[in-house]
Amino acid sequence: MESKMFCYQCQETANGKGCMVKGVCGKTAEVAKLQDKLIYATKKLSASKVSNVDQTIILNLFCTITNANFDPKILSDRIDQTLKLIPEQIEIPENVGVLATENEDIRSLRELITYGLKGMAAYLYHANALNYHDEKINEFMRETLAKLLDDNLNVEDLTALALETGKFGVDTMNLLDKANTETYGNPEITKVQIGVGKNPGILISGHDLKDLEMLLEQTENQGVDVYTHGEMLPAHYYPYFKKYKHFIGNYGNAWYLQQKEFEQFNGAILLTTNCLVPPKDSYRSRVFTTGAVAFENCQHIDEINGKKDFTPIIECAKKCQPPTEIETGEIIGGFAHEQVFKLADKVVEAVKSGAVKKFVVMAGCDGRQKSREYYAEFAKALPKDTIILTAGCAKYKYIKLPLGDIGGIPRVLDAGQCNNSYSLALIALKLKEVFNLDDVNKLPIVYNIAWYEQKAVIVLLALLHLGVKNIHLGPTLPAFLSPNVAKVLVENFGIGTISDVETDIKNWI
Ligand code: FSO
Ligand code: SF4
Repeated sequence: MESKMFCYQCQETANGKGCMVKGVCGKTAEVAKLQDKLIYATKKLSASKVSNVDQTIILNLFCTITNANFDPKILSDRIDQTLKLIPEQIEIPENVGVLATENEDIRSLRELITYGLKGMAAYLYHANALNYHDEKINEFMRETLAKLLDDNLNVEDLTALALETGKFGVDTMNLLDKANTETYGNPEITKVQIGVGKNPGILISGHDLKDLEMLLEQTENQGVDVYTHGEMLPAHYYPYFKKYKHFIGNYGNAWYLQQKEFEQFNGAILLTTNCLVPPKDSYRSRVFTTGAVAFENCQHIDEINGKKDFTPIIECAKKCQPPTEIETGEIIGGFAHEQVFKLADKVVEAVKSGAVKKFVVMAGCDGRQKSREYYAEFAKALPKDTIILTAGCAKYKYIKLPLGDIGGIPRVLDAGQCNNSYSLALIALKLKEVFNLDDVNKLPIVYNIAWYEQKAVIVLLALLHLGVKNIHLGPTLPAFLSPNVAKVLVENFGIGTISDVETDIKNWI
């Protein structure tokens, strides 16, 4: 059968090989083809060397990330707008997707870099929203996208480019960290309620803190409460948002449970970024999108003159029942770099005394595959003298488990969103300094990272750039790594995957 589409950019790709009829994520073949064309047009725009196109490039890349934009009309419009910016007349060929590159190693490297750039674009978009820009990153992005059309680049050239992408990944996460912490303060230890209040609610999901700020401002004294979902949970850790009394807690878990949890929430829902699962008819009228996210028949809130008017969401929420309580208690988090540095003496003492034997970085993504239960079981099976350092939605597999503490230090330290994996790298570098080591790989740290979509790709490339070796990536290695490219990663960086909990604990801890 001739395939209607081809996409293998995420971990849940069909049969671990590629989605060819419809995306496991719900993306239709029509949307997949439009995204291919949008990426092609964006590369052509980058190659055309026109100036002042960075915002277009960044948003185009972000729109094609897994679980972000499912709307054919918006994607077609973006293709048209992009082509209009290119001085010469461009006809987009029919088949410009992944398989247009025939050599499997060149294809693998081109896609690895493209996905890294998509993740980078997502983080840049958030930094830009807070008025933090970096022309060097923009320039790298434009030049690299143009190089992805250049058939003269060989495997060595593209391997070097992939690693350089990691360097700019570090710079981008640094920029976003600066944007977030200078605007909203440094995350601090915080208890986040997971029960519900009596008012109707608005649930905000995704990663965009500027959207949250505008929503909290506009919902003050309106008789509605605001809750976070999924990757927005760490917003509670920032001092700035604590002044809002109606910002009351976190509802639910990671993205893939949203069809059940959005139903139970009863109120209005705002998706600021991925991960959106195609909404069910039963709650679709309560779902609103903004930024790069969109879905046909869900109301999209546009930014006009730097402002977003969330009135339709507030009006929708006021007509809704309060959320159904699905759990009670609290989550403790806020262990980003500054907070952990404040605890440095305690942590160093715990390592020196032998109370803490190992740190296990379990950052990354959660997902719907049953095999991801591994991560909950792994966390439970870890010896009591280990500490989990986490960031990203992967945390939902174990953050509510009673894993206890070591001398007052919780055994799960949540730094924040997936982009806050940068914090975990800073913590590792700080420990290297404190323990006077010449190599970050000599620290008692094990990396057991779960990936799902393309932001995890830029986080991975960033960690490789920082010299981190022996990362275990699961639950499966990316389908887009050809055997030869995978071999390079294994031989040079010791990248491996996972097996079963018992074996992995025995071998790594
Ligand atoms: Fe998760 Fe989705 Fe943050 Fe991703 S909500 S999976 S890597 O978008 O970005 O961790
Ligand atoms: Fe398939 Fe993932 Fe692509 Fe969706 S994003 S079409 S699930 S590979």
